[in-house]
Amino acid sequence: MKTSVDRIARPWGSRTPYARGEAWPARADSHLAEGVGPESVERWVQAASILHSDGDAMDIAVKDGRMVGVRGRVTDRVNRGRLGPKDAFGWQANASQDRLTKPLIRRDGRLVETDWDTAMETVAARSRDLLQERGPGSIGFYTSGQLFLEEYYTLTVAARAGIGTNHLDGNTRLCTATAAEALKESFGCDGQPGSYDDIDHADVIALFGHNIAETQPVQWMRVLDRLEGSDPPRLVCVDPRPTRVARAATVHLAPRVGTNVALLNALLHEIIRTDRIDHDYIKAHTVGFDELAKMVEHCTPEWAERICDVPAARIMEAAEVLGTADRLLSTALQGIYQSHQATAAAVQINNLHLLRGMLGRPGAGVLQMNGQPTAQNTRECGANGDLPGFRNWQNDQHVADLAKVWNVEPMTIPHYAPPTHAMQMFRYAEQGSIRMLWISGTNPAVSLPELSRIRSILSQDRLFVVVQDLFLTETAQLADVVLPAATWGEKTGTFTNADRTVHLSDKAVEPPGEAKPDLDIFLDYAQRMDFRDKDGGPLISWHDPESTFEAWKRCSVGRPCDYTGLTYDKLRGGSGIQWPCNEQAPQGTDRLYTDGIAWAQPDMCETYGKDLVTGASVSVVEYRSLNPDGKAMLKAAEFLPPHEAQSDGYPFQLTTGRTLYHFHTRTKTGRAPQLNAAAPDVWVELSPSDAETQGLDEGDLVEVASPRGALRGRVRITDIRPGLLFVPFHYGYWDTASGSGPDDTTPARAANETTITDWDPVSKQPLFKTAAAAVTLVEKSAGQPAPAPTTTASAPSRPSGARPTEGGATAGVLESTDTGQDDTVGGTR
Ligand SMILES: Nc1nc2c(c(=O)[nH]1)N[C@H]1C(S)=C(S)[C@@H](COP(=O)(O)OP(=O)(O)OC[C@H]3O[C@@H](n4cnc5c(=O)[nH]c(N)nc54)[C@H](O)[C@@H]3O)O[C@H]1N2
Ligand SMILES: Nc1nc2c(c(=O)[nH]1)N[C@H]1C(S)=C(S)[C@@H](COP(=O)(O)OP(=O)(O)OC[C@H]3O[C@@H](n4cnc5c(=O)[nH]c(N)nc54)[C@H](O)[C@@H]3O)O[C@H]1N2
Ligand SMILES: [Mo]
Repeated sequence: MKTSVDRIARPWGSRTPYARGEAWPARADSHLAEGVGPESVERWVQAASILHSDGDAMDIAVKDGRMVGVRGRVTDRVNRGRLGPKDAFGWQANASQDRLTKPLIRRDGRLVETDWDTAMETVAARSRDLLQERGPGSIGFYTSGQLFLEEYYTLTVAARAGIGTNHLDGNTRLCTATAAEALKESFGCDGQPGSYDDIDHADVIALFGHNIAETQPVQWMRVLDRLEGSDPPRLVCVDPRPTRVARAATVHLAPRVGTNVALLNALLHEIIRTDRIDHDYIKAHTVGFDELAKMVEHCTPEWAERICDVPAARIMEAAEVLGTADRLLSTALQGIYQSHQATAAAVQINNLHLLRGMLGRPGAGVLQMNGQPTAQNTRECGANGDLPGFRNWQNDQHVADLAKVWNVEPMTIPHYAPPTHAMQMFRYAEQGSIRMLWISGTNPAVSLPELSRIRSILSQDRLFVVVQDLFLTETAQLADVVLPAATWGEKTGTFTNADRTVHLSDKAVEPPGEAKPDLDIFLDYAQRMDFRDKDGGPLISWHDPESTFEAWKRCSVGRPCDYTGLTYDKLRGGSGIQWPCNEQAPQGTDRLYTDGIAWAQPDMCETYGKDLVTGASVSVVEYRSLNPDGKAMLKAAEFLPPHEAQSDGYPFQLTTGRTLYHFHTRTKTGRAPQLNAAAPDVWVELSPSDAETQGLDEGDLVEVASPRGALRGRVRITDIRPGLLFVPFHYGYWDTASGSGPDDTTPARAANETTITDWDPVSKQPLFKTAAAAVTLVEKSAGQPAPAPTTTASAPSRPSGARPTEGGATAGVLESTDTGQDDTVGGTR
């Protein structure tokens, strides 16, 4: 059966119901450019999506050397052929007319075109000068969760062993630093315990601050298919907004933002009080139960009701569902991670699973989610605040082992302090100790908090800024050198999704103009800098994606993220494969911790942990006495109120986040016509009762102000919790669709004009989800509705004059349950 579905109007497509314990049925979704039939496609090239952390496997259709469409890969374990709206339409951005095609360099205050040699020699010369004058600590690298594994690994070796700087972090700090930290705190090591297959087996699925319907839409299709099959799961949703998840939930808790720890402590309190805990599991596999039980003893549902503003009865209902689950799958994402007690909250979700013995069995798993497509690799490769292969910077053995892999002296690798986190790097740049910042694959002039501050840091004369991107973004406009990068579909590499599935993404077409793969740029830099190992040989001896992958495998030997059983060939043709993949597990590993806790032994663990309130590091001596046998750690945390309280001047809470149709700062989705049209501009969500007291209606133009700054957008009245405003953070000042920038009179529309420079003390992840704000009317609507989708959490709470979101003729995705796919795929190597 083949049907064409408007996937802007019906983002999750048709249902393929299945029963608990069955395999999710395959279905091939495809979308080809107008006027292109499947028979005219010349080649299908294997890839996977990089517009979220799901890793939806897909093939790129190529005709006349151009991308003309995509189809889902039915053989893949992750998506079984399905595509989400961004997967189906986002690829069109690659061919945008305004791609960067030549390097740019700042001359007399203006960015002008130059050649690669001049650009790279300028970057290398500045690096050499700084190394000589100010030492390695004057150079920082701020990278991404969207490049490929090979690129991060090369950058890490260049930065840590070549330059010798401790200042290397990713925008993963804004994204999944808390996921990593929570896993380290509970299990001693990063590594996702669960698997997406757990959706097939769970009888309860709990989503904490995770709008999976909009942010991993293909896994939401899977949940929807289970809900329509026999023996459907019960859903628990913790989110202050009326997401599609909330609407489908058995129990929806909509807490005041910034109160997750109170709510979770109350849930744990109830589960312990009703003795719905697995005593044998706790005894065999954990330490810390008594402290946890004591900490949550006073956390009754009535106590939490006062803090979270959620009825106690509702909390008890949720505890009952969680406590009676036979197979519980929980997920957590930014509603948990981007707040002041991020790690403390995320760890309580791990605790829930440890108390109930819900780990390592089909359907019983935790997904401390990633957001970005390749964030897992940033972490594994050490391009964020960890050493490669989840090595412990405080463990001299681990550092020595890494030094051996790189053939350098251990002292070459900075490990005198924890690697510098991104927020601290920007602080150092502000204060003047960092003098060169190389930004790759991220747009901090839109995505970091408190944008006026970020702009002023990046604009300083004394700071040399290199930006490596596809477009002249808000950030690139502030650079001294801009390097044009090739991206997905134009380069080959591997990456790993949120459930440890490694995919290969092959090159399908040539990059535009002189744009180059990030790998080639980093390799060129390493060569110009002439980085050497301790015997005088080249520090970086690899030269292309596959040889880099082989080098990375040597670094991953015997580590939790062991890639030694994988090759490019093995990843071509079939499904992605979950690490660890090695001699013991040649087909990969679906779940971690099937047989107890594996990586928390003091000699093996990635960290000795931190205090959940202050973030202070635990010493090795303390760790050995707390957890001598390497069990899971039940870590308790007391609730602390959010840092910024509402006040007379700022009476609302403000939270920010995503919509289904856009990805981050929209450099790609803003250039895909169907996606752009579905949500073309910023809006402000508020509740019907707040609208009434403020005298606001759908479409009114308002200003949202915080102590840091203000933005303007049109009102959408939704069933969001009263007292809370929501603004999507996708809209910077550069209009991707019209190609126009702001003039002095254009009012700001970026959510991050208002957000605060503040972070979770443990994971150092910034707080995008809680601020205090005021809302004031600028101009009544003249019948113009907010440019917000009606299909998502931003659906109007009542008939409002907003037109239903539709894609029309160009938004058709062909859904085919006849899945005999022609598997001939070939890359351009
Ligand atoms: N369409 C789309 N998909 C994406 C992305 C995208 O930009 N667009 N980005 C990808 C990336 S990098 C990421 S990190 C993920 C993010 O994926 P999600 O975390 O699912 O997305 P967000 O919208 O940031 O936040 C999720 C929810 O947190 C809720 N929330 C806010 N404050 C609180 C709170 O205090 N407590 C609780 N419990 N909930 C709260 C919000 O109402 C929101 O619905 O999405 C990935 N997928
Ligand atoms: N207020 C608020 N702010 C937030 C969040 C929030 O919820 N609220 N969420 C935070 C989170 S979770 C995240 S992940 C960040 C995301 O924030 P950013 O990473 O800044 O957002 P992107 O738009 O994805 O930026 C990626 C950049 O890399 C470029 N790019 C894409 N592919 C390639 C490539 O192959 N090579 C190179 N060199 N460049 C490439 C794109 O054109 C784009 O400019 O935002 C954070 N900021
Ligand atoms: Mo993210």
